[in-house]
Amino acid sequence: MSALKKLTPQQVRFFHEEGYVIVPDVFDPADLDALRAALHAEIDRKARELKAAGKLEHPHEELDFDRRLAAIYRDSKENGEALMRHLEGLRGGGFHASEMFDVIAHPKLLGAVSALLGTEEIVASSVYRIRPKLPNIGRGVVPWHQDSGYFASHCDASMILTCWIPLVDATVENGCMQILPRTHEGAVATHHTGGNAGFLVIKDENLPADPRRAITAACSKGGVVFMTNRTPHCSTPNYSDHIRWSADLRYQSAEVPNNVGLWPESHDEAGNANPEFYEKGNVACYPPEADFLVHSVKHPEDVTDYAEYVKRRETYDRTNANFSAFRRWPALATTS
Ligand SMILES: O=C(O)CCC(=O)C(=O)O
Repeated sequence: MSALKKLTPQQVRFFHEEGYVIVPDVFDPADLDALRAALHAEIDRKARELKAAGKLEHPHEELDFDRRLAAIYRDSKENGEALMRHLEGLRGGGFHASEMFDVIAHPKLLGAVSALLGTEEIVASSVYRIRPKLPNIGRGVVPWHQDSGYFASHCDASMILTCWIPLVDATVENGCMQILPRTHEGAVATHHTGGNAGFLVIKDENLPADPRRAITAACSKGGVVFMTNRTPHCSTPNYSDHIRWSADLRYQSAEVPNNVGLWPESHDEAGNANPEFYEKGNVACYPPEADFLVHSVKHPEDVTDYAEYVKRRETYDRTNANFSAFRRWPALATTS
């Protein structure tokens, strides 16, 4: 990886000072087409399944990747939601095709990740999401939060890098992110549960700066928005006529707590993990999901390949973990 294009010293400095950096040319736009095609194929497969089950009348085969899911959602919110949940990458079977792994482990991306983390020993997290933000539907609007709000508090001071990768040009019109710059050095702000669409939210009065200071993180396909885990960000509605597809991936140094090499053991018939696994063994920043070594100069033989990544994700998916043991936030409704 050392031979690959990294970032300029100016980009790295900007990231550490501002808490984010938008790099327009991490990928060639075409590098992301295999992932787009795989997602589209999955929509097609699921739509046919729903049709065969008598739940979906019109699979909208005539529409392209940037419009099809929106049309299915317009016909039936239930079908649209089912498809989105399936693709988002959440626990319980979320999208983990080889094209997803190829983006996670893409040398061009890892070059930039290595420069920002300052290490070649890189752990990728199963906490990643595919986000189809549909036109004029509130569900995709993500309220103000720091990604640390979703992680265990023992990782608050560690660096977990978010790489936000648009699969279409992300603009103000289609609902790109807003970021509060120079606010990533302090404590994690108080979050509340029960924000829009079930997301965590930081109330305006708890943000580390006036939200009017936010920058608009427009980013074309091929570019990446990099943020720290304590950088407050949100995203706005999609007023365009197409879906704002994006993927957000997370990486950390292998020195930051992680569960690489740990496997949840002896789950019971209900799928509950052995509590000791979470209480004692697994102190990862997000214990319910599998971390995996994605690049290493010291231990290249331990780098996870696609088969191992699938096995790790699926094994963690089969076990229930109670994340509230690691972080709890008050509910919005009861504390206003
Ligand atoms: O994609 C979005 O609209 C929001 C993404 C986000 O909040 C995140 O990646 O943490």
